[in-house]
Parts: sequence; C-alpha cells; structure tokens
Amino acid sequence: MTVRNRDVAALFSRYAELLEVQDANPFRVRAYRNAAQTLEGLGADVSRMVADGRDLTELPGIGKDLAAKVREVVETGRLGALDDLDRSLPEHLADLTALPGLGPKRIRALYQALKVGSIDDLERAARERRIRTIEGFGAKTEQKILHAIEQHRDTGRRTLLIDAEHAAAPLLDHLKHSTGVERAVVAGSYRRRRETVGDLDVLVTARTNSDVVERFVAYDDVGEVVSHGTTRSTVILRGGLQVDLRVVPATSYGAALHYFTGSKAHNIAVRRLAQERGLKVNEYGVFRDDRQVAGRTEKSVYATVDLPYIEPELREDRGEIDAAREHRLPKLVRLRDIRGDLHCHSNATDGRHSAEEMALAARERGYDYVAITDHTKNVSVADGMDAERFAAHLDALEELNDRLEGIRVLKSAEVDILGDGTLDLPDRILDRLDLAVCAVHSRFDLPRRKQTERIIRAMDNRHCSVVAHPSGRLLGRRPPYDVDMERLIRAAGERGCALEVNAQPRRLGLTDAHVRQARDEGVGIVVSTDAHAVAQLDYMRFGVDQARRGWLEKANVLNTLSTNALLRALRRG
Ligand code: DGT
Ligand code: CA
Ligand code: CA
Repeated sequence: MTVRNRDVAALFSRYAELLEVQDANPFRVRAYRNAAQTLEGLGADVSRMVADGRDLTELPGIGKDLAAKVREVVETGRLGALDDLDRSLPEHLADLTALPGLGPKRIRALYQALKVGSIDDLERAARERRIRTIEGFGAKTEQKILHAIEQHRDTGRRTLLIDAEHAAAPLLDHLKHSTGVERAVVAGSYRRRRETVGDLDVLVTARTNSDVVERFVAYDDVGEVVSHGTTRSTVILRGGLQVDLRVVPATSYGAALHYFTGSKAHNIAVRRLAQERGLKVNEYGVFRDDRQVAGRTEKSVYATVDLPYIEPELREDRGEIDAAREHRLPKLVRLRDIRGDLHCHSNATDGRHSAEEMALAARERGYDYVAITDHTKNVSVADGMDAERFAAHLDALEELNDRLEGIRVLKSAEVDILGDGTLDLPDRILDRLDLAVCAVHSRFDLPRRKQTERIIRAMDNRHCSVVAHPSGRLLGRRPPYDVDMERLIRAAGERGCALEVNAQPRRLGLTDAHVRQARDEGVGIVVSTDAHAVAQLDYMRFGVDQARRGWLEKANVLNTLSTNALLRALRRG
C-alpha cells in the first residue's frame, strides 16, 4: 500500500508527543507538529513527490532533516527515530498525554517515581493511593486522575470527524460502483456532525440483486470482517475504524436514514409520538397496522408525527422536538453565510504562507474580509512578535490592504493572554488593530478560579474583541484547561466580547453545549479557522457544523456580517 500524507503526518505527530514526554526542546517538538500540519494540508501527494525525485525542502517548514525523514517513511513505511524512542520508553506512556490535567512534566514525574508507564498503571497507582506520595501531587490530584481516566475510557476510542471523512469518502465511492446501488450515504453521529464518531454507519439503497455487501467486505482498506449477511455487514478498517453497512430498498430510504442518523434518544422521542398516534416506526418505514404509510423520505417520517423536518445536527433530544412542535426551530447558519475568516496566521510568525497568499486564498473563497492574526512575543515557540516587530508588520498589512482589490485585510493579532490576564501588546499597538483576538497559550495548569479570572481580566480590556479557542483543548491530545466556562460566557456577554468557535477539527472549542449557552446569553460568536496554511481555510465548515450543533442562526454569528457591520459589532464601549 502506498503511504499517504496523513500516515506520515500521524507518525510525526506521535513522535512530537513522545519528544514532549521526554522533555525535548520545545522548538523541536513544534517542528514535527508543524511538519505534520503541512503534510495534512498539502494538496500534492508526498509519495508521488518522492517518486518524482522532487525536493521536499521546498515545502514550508520542511528542512533537510525532516525531508529525509519524510522520504524514509514513504520508502519504508516506518520512522526509525520513532521506533528508537518507542523502544526506550514504555509502550503506552504517550497514551497518558490524552488524559485531562496530565502534562508532559507530570507524566515524567509519575514515570520516574512510580514507574507508571500506561493508563492501567496509573489507575492502579491512584487506587492504591501511591500518587499522593510524590512531591507536588496530593490526594485531590489522585481523585482528579481517576476521574480523568474514567472520562478517557468513555471517549478515548473515538475518531475525529475529519479522519472519519477521509475514511468515508473513498469507501462511498467504492460502494457506488457496485451493481444495483442507488444511494450510499453515511448516517449516525457522522451525519449529525459530532466532533468525533464512534463508528461509521453507512446506508445504501439498492435493488435486490446488488453485489454491494460483497464489494463492501472486499474493500481494499478492510482489516477485519466482523459480520457478513445479505443486507448488513460490519467491518473494521485497517486504521481501526468500525463501519456498519445496512442495505434497504428505496421505499425505506427516509425511514432508514432517520433511524440510523439517530441519535438514539431522538429516535426514541419520535417513536413515542408515533405510538401516541397508533403508528409504528422502524428502519423500514412508518406503519399503521401492517401497511406502510411513510418512509421514502425523512420529511415523510416527521410528517406522520406532525413535525417539520429537523436538521441532523439538532437531533440530540435537547429540546428540538418541542421546538419543532412549536415552530421555533432555529434556522441554522450555513457555510455560505460566512463572509470572512477572523483568525489565521501568516509566515510573519508560524503560518506557512504570506499574508498576501492568505488574503488571495480568502478572496478565492468568496470572502469579503480576512483577519491576519499572528502571534505575540510571549508565544516564543511560534516566533511571536514584540511591539516593534508588530508595528512594522501592521505597516506591511496596511500596504497590502491598499494594494489588494476585492478583499479587506483586517489588521489583527492573536494576542497572548499573559498569566495575570494582561495582554501581550502595548495599547499603542492594540489601538492600531481592527480587532484583537485574544487567547491563552501558557499556564494551562492554573486552578479553576484563577484561570477563569485571568481570562475575564483579559476581557475587561476594551481592546479584547474576541476570545479565541476559549477552552484550550486539543481533541484526543490535550484536555481543556480547568475553567468555569459558564462564568466566562456570562462575562463575555456582560462585556460585549465575542467568543470564537475554532474550526480546527482537533480544537472545535467551544463545545456544542457551550455554543448554545452563549447563544442563550446573547454572546456574539465568530467562527474562524485558525488556519496556518492556505488549505486550512477550508476547515471553516467544521466550525459551522459545531455552530449548527449549538443551534446558531446566521444572526448569532458575527462573521456573517458585512465588513462595516462587523467592525461596528466588534467595537466595544
Ligand atoms: P457513535 O457511533 O457512538 O458516534 O454514535 P451513533 O449515534 O452513530 O451511534 P451508533 O453507531 O451506535 O448507532 C447509529 C444510529 O442507529 C443511532 O444514532 C441511532 C440508531 N440506533 C442504534 N441503536 C438503537 C436503538 O437501540 N434504538 C434506536 N431507536 N435507535 C438505535
Ligand atoms: Ca456511529
Ligand atoms: Ca454503528
């Protein structure tokens, strides 16, 4: 099998993780993370580039050493340096980095003091009350660790939505080439656009003579066939993702789509309404006695229980049924409503492309504006700029803005929120910005109250237009920092400060529930990609998905506004 860009990226990411646990130079860790990002966002196929003898150091962020490592992975499928590091550390040590509240430093301390090398070891040590014997750890930490392990066991085996998409697209394409197949779609949490999925639920409509199940189990990327019937089958792909396939006739399509989209709680609520009307709902249709009365479309299923169509993102049994009955379902924001991106990086700091390339790419996507938000000094691993460099950078953005037609370049910065809640740029620079996007990049370990007050203090600054990725989490990698999000949301509302839904598929902070709370508190939301390369501007749709899961309408999202209205809305005081 040929090595794909994301296979190389995955090895680099894991290597970065292990380096971090080893207390390696943070710049080195960052270099591997950046290279992984470059590879993930690359239009070209890196295996092809190697085969064609292309010079990989032309790629942004890839120097000689990294280029050699990319070649090694393409040619051998392995990364020797990672294998070496893996051998020198306990096999499951890096798993610990996924636990909320456990940074590399603590992992090292646990390993050195107690030989904790896996989540199981850690759990045992906590239950036997040995963790409190280490300096700097207490009984409270021990409890927190047990809680974190519990949480991790619930969510740890889930797949990021973007990874699920990468697996689903070629599979659907493969299935559509079967004889007798009419439609092939993914239902389940994937269609509800949850940030992670447990498995893929593929639904196919086909004629009775179709060979689709045979083709499904024979798919190139299948690692294991779990079950194989005539209208259903389950397989596990090589990457570990499970896929359930169901085949139904076209007359059942809507009912099956509804059933397999879920959520289970939503289905149960709909079924209850049906029962009250003497109807039976299952994956084959809606039935009165034994006669099918609906089920070709989802709309027909909802109509039998006197409801309008409900968008998949809302189907979580969080009030959508009542809202539908009372005709107050939100008219959800759509990707095409978005008129600009308010968080992206250029090569002035840790982005891949110049501000001009980012602006042109934003224009190509039909946007009216793009904010270039490079890092400030305190974020030294991202080459953050001090006041002096920033002043020159803003001059350059002004010049760029004068020169470019058809896109407004907004002068901005991703201003670091320092440990005490002050902002990492002086007022004379902040005054020059069209908007300041403020975020936490350090001291993730502050206790809850301190962390919360630190961010509220930043919001007290009238320059703070938006708080970016307000939870700091990286799905599957870094837990959110401990912060009272309800209080932050209220504070943002009181101060007229906006909150960001970060569209990076690994961040997606705020969570859907917090988005919804922000909406209820009247807080303005911006959906931004945090792009570090042109291709990542396309992550916008993941942010919009999250916004939709939080019940947002166009009017709740500030970057659906025209340039002037946006700037007015962001101005405070
Ligand atoms: P996941 O895979 O954990 O991310 O979440 P889902 O929602 O995709 O769950 P999954 O794959 O177990 O099942 C897919 C859908 O099938 C689910 O959303 C609703 C439906 N379903 C599964 N089991 C039941 C059930 O026992 N009753 C009902 N009414 N529906 C079910
Ligand atoms: Ca599923
Ligand atoms: Ca399933």
